[in-house]
Amino acid sequence: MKSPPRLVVVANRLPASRVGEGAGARWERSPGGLVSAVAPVMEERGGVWIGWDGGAGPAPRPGRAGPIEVRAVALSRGEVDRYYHGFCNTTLWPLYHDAIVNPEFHRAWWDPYIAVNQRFAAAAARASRRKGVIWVHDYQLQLVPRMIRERKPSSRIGFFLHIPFPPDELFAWLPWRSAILRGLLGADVIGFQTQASAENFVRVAKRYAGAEGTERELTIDRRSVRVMACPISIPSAEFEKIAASPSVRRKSAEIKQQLAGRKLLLGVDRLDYTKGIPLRLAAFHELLQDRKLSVNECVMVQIAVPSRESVPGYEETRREVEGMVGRINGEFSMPGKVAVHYFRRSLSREELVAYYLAADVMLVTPLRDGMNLVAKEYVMCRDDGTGVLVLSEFAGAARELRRALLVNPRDVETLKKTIVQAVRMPEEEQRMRMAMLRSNVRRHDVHDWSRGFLEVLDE
Ligand code: ADQ
Repeated sequence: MKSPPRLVVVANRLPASRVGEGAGARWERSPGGLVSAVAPVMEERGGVWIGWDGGAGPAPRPGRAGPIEVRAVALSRGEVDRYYHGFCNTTLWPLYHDAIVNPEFHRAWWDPYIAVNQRFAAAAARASRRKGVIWVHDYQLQLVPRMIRERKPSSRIGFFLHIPFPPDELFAWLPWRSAILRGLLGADVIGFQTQASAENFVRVAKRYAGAEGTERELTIDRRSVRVMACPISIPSAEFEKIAASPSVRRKSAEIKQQLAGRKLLLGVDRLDYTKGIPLRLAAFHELLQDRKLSVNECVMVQIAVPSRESVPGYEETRREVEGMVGRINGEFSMPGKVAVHYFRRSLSREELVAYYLAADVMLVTPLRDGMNLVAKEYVMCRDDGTGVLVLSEFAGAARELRRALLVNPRDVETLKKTIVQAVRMPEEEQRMRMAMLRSNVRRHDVHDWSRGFLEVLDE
């Protein structure tokens, strides 16, 4: 049997960072979901990863990070502002997340989006052989599939959207909606996190881009485009292994001890307005005020990774969260019993898992989320079968994790009741629910996700 062609991945960010200086400089693989998903495939068939290193100015030299050949795309300072902070994170990100904050539409951001997408497409076309397989990722690069097809018509091109695809009512706002759709429709296979996103896409592709066909297969320019829902997942076995390691167990026992044996309610998120951190804090605050919970019994830990701090809206979310933490602690903390611990930093995977192991209740309450990997990571780490996951209905993960306590995070009264239910849940019920949740995540891990997508693409 012929081995499949090497894979070219195109994603906004690279899977590695450049460390060291001069002749000693090399690429070091960064930890991250997408890299661990795709690395095994690249080990089998070889692969090139095209992405941006996060800086402005000339791109660092290409090189290798393990099995992956890394090729960086350069962005100028102006492009970082207009393409990345602007069009990607101030227009598309809020628009695709239910317009939680108002998306801004600036004509001056559109041309840089086209120019940067062209640069990624050119690099992908150069890296790919004839009849090569190219996998493009996410909302930053929606024009790339068509741009590659124009350069390399014989390629197999896949696209996966990590965030939700919005309904027609919101997508229609976008002045460049037809161009974006035609860009995406250059792919052979387009994958979404949920069936709902796939359906939203099909509807607008017919309405604004002249595509025809069914929910699973569209036709445009006499080509067919497969549309599918393929929910992303996590490297389950890796998380199980970290959770079982003695040093992580020790760290988790230490955390529990430092919290004076109180029940730990945990939040872990990028500091992003989509993640619903203020509503979660408001619910906890009111529960303390109503005396439904007390700091003798419970403590909340919110771990937030700094994110997109030069984009408007993020600074405001940060101030809001920090103000609320201050108010709750001012009102309720006691010596040795802080009500809310708040860490604004990134943790190592080991530290994060230690917190998952220590957490009696995991609060995942985004207002809208493509999938949410934190929910799946928590479940996979709970190898003793206890723990309760409170999960927003508006996370893609809610489609699979049906035995979590599902909640509408904007309904603060129900959110409060659900948190109390989670804190008081009998161990027997915790185990019954957790067993089902764990089997969901184990059955479909991130390797199944990437293999599944590429199988369809290779067909
Ligand atoms: P994100 O919005 O970044 O991803 P999520 O899926 O929750 O959201 O992934 C966050 C990742 O960062 C997790 O793997 C988590 O462990 C890690 N993380 C969070 N806080 C951390 C901290 N303080 N320190 C270290 N690590 C931390 C986008 C979409 C999601 C979709 C993913 C994957 O918005 O909906 O699930 O892509 O497709």
